[in-house]
Amino acid sequence: MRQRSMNTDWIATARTLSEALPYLQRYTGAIVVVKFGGNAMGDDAAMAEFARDIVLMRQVGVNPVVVHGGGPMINDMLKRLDIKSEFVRGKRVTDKATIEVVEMVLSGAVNSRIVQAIMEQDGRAVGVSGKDDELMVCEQDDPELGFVGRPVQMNPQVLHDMFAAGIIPVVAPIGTGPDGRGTYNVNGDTAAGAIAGALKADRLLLLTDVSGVKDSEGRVVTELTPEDVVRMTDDGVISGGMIPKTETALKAIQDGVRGVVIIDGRVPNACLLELFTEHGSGSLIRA
Ligand code: X2W
Repeated sequence: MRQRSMNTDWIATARTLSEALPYLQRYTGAIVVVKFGGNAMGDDAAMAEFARDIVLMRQVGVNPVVVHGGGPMINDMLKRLDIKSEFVRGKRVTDKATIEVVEMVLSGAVNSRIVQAIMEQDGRAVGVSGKDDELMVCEQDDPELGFVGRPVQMNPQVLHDMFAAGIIPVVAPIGTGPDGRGTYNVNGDTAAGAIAGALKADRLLLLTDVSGVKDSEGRVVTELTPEDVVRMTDDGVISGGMIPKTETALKAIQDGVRGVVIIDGRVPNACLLELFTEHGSGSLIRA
């Protein structure tokens, strides 16, 4: 004979699932681009948990796209190879030797690690870079930065084809030039914004290692408009490393993304908390 006692944790779990219904309905068929930065990646357990959330999204009818970074991993490899590296206005100065390492680390190591983590959760993932099918065509951003690209033409058909096939795209932020020539290093946030814009995504989730946009008293602002962002930047309340994120958000919204959320990727199940609960998390920017 088996007996069952009612445990309040199980009841709470069932209630959470039940309360998720309106959110699940809202996001069915939605395109959600998730920027997974190198600083948010953490250890294997954190990677597995992230992958599980992405597979769950796909399972409930969302079309997730993972766009990753890998700045810290590029730094490690450049160090091992004794190649010096510096950043100008948040972008890595990228010479010929550096672009080779950037592509090797992003497409070769980081991208395949994420693809594998998704496969381990029984999802279907395929890794691409912005070079594949000319997904992200770039121009040189600034001669001072070398092979750093600014996306000028996006061809997202390959991503739509992957959605239709039930495949989760995992995109490395490497671009190509016109006619598929050349290789460009693209900042991960910039790439995620450009891809979200090209897809007119419902949500762009920027996973970071801060809890969101903070006001002058240091409290996280849960919802703000593009006008609020401009005002807070002029007032110096939004500053430093947050500026590239908010700039990406404003551009993505201009391009037709419905909402951009800056969230702390270190919080367990950050993506699920944002999409499928009434609490949300981080800062939602939308018009
Ligand atoms: C970045 C690409 C990787 C990236 C770099 O070389 O580090 C530029 O700076 P995170 O982890 O998202 O910072 N590219 C042009 O953006 O990684």
